[in-house]
Amino acid sequence: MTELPLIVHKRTCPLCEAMCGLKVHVRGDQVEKITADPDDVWSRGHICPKGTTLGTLHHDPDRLRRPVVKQPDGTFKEVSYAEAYARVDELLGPVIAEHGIEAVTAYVGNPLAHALDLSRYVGILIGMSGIPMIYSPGVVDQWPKNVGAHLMYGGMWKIPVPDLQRTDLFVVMGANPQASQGSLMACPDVMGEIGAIQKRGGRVVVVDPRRTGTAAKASEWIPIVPGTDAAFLLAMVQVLYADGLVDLGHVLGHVEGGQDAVDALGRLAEPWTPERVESLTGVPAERTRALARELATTPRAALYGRIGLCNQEFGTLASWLVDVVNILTGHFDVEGGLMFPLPAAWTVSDLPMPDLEKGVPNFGRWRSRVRGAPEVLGHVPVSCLHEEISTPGKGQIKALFTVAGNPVLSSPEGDRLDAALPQLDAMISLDLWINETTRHADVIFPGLSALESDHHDDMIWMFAVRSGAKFSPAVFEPVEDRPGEWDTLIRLAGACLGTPMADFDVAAIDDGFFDVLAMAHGIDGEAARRHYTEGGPLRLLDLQIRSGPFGDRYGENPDGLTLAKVREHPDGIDLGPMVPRLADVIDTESGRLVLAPPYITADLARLERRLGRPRPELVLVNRRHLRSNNSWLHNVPQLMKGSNRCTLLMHPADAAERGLADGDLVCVTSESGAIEIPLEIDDGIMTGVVCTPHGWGHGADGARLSVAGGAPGVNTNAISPGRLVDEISGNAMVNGFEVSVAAVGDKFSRSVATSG
Ligand SMILES: Nc1nc2c(c(=O)[nH]1)N[C@H]1C(S)=C(S)[C@@H](COP(=O)(O)OP(=O)(O)OC[C@H]3O[C@@H](n4cnc5c(=O)[nH]c(N)nc54)[C@H](O)[C@@H]3O)O[C@H]1N2
Ligand SMILES: Nc1nc2c(c(=O)[nH]1)N[C@H]1C(S)=C(S)[C@@H](COP(=O)(O)OP(=O)(O)OC[C@H]3O[C@@H](n4cnc5c(=O)[nH]c(N)nc54)[C@H](O)[C@@H]3O)O[C@H]1N2
Ligand code: SF4
Ligand SMILES: [Mo]
Repeated sequence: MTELPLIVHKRTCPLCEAMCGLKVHVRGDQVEKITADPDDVWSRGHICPKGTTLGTLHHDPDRLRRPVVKQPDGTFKEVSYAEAYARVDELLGPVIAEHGIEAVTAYVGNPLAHALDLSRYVGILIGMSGIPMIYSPGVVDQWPKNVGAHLMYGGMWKIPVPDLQRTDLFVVMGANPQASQGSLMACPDVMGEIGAIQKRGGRVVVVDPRRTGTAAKASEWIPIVPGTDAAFLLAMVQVLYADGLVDLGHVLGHVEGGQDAVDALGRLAEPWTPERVESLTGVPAERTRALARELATTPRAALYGRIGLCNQEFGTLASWLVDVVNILTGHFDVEGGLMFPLPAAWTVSDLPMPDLEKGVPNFGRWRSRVRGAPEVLGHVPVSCLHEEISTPGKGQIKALFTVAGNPVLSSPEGDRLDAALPQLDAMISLDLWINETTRHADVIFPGLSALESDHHDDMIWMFAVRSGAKFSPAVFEPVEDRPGEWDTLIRLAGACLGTPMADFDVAAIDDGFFDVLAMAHGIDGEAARRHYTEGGPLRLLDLQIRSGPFGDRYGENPDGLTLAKVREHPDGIDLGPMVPRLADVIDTESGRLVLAPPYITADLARLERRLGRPRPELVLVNRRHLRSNNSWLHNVPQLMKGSNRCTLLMHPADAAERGLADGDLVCVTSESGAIEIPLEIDDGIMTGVVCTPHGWGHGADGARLSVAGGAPGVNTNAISPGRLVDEISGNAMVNGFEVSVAAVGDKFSRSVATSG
């Protein structure tokens, strides 16, 4: 018997924003190994341990390969697509007939941002189905940035990104690229770039309650009390004005209100001296002052804030102030500062929201039924979902779609959601695994594995430090000719409109969607469609590229890009670094940058009140690890090697005070619950702060994650209080809430000790 030939496929890793080029070594239908692609023009040989496991994910026996339907005994049975469609019709029809479409909602999760089909087509489910609102982890993530971008620049996804490759001072707040590999900052080999800054004589400063892997590699670590970044940043702004260091450069000409608006901001910041906030933030006043001066006087500098600045009590203020400091110091829309990326393929997610007026902070257009939480950019806190399911009354949620999500582990009060999901009349999920959430579904449609899918990132290029394009064709044909997830999303929209899933005219809807998107980019859709023999995501991608900034515009610009041209370059096409383009980006009502949106500055009163509040003895923050990806890579044996990562980090002084030792099982209690977790003593965390990772808490009955179930960890979101949000964005405050920590069986062991 001759051995099958080894074929090496090039493809881009879809797991995170680093978009690494991979070489997938395949023999027959088996992945032998995955290595870095040194020729990839973007990642140039960078890879992390997760990227090497796409083969394991593909071959995972637990992964769903056919739709499954829940049986009366609670088990799942594999069925044909036709049977699954019929079951959805059977479940959904009565819900909508009896309670209306208001009783239906969807939760759309993180991989959406990374998958070719989902990122481009979820809009059809959301937009066409008539579902009044959806839930997403966006509000446990970047909503404060969306609010700021919407109000300042006129679009919720107009998020400026640090020009990491050309900066000489990089100040990182509330981000740990060593683990995350960059977020809302897509950059190849982000730690390599951070090292390069220092090699060229620059500095990297990390402001974080924890000495993270990034802080360990940085020039300096500035510990800060969780949730106080807004005060720290405001003090920097105060210094900039007081020291005459404000210089916006060319940006001044774009600011609504011009110099008057700049002066007004100075007056707002005036009371916030570094001395005034020192005891709140824990950052010595001299250090704050010096950093402000360093930022102002370094020609190429960028201040970057990420999830630690969003998932906290003053998320919007802190995120806004990051942009403000960059703007005031002339590090905005210039090389080496914060800049607006220019994707070769515009993103589908950036369609204007139909009912959101430009420039007007018209949030709170409606409120959630149970808690009365105000809507912000169409979202309410995701922790509302459980009570909307479990609280009877008109408008109660009776049917739920989940698309690529695991809210039982990822949402605050996820344990309550876990308890609420069985009360639904219908739950339909799109996922590749039966996880802690989808185990409650009636029907699960399996997505294709990453290696069975074509790939070109959509949203991620919107945050990329360089323009570029990379297309990867699928490595394997899906078994049994399964449809892509875009097809299922469209059919589900049909089911909501009362058409049986099997009968819905997917092609017609796809054509219509294409035409709408084409029109939004100045292309005649009907004419453009004549270029194609079939529809679907690749036709859309071609449209995105051809009508994008580098595109051929269907012949108008013959040397321009098309998907076909991109495909000729399996190592990708590099289209250069970011360029100043503020004038093109700003899309506010006045056409100008709104430096200090009143909706945001009004929240300073709340920050003022925080000044007078004593610091709790102990607060909790979260962390990520390079070998996890939110909740869903814990079924990969290679990534689970080594010691238990689901631990509570605590400073030795705090542990000593509580009589706790490394490895003790401790009970962490918050206002919303308690978890038991092993203690890991770590002098790299501030005193008064403890730290857990999220995405753990596997081993639930009925889930099919055999490896994850063997080392389940605990769900930190069982103690994240749903009530606590950044009030003006509704974003969860999973960082910086008060907890207490005690040994498990504490009373028992002490009483033994004292009686002895
Ligand atoms: N306490 C705390 N909670 C947090 C965070 C935190 O820092 N602290 N972080 C938050 C953040 S930033 C995020 S983004 C969320 C993530 O929250 P979620 O998106 O709810 O959770 P994930 O763990 O990313 O789950 C993704 C699911 O998608 C599935 N999946 C993967 N690829 C595909 C695909 O191609 N198609 C389909 N259909 N499914 C797919 C996986 O199997 C997995 O079940 O968690 C949030 N929760
Ligand atoms: N390996 C891996 N990569 C990932 C993910 C993953 O789960 N694993 N998730 C992906 C997703 S969905 C996202 S959104 C990104 C997130 O990417 P990052 O934003 O880089 O997220 P983290 O690594 O969680 O880093 C957040 C940091 O904020 C700090 N922090 C907490 N509270 C505060 C505070 O109040 N102030 C300050 N200054 N700092 C604070 C924490 O200590 C932590 O070091 O990562 C993505 N990449
Ligand atoms: S850093 Fe790792 S997970 Fe992220 S794209 Fe690269 S290989 Fe994939
Ligand atoms: Mo995220």
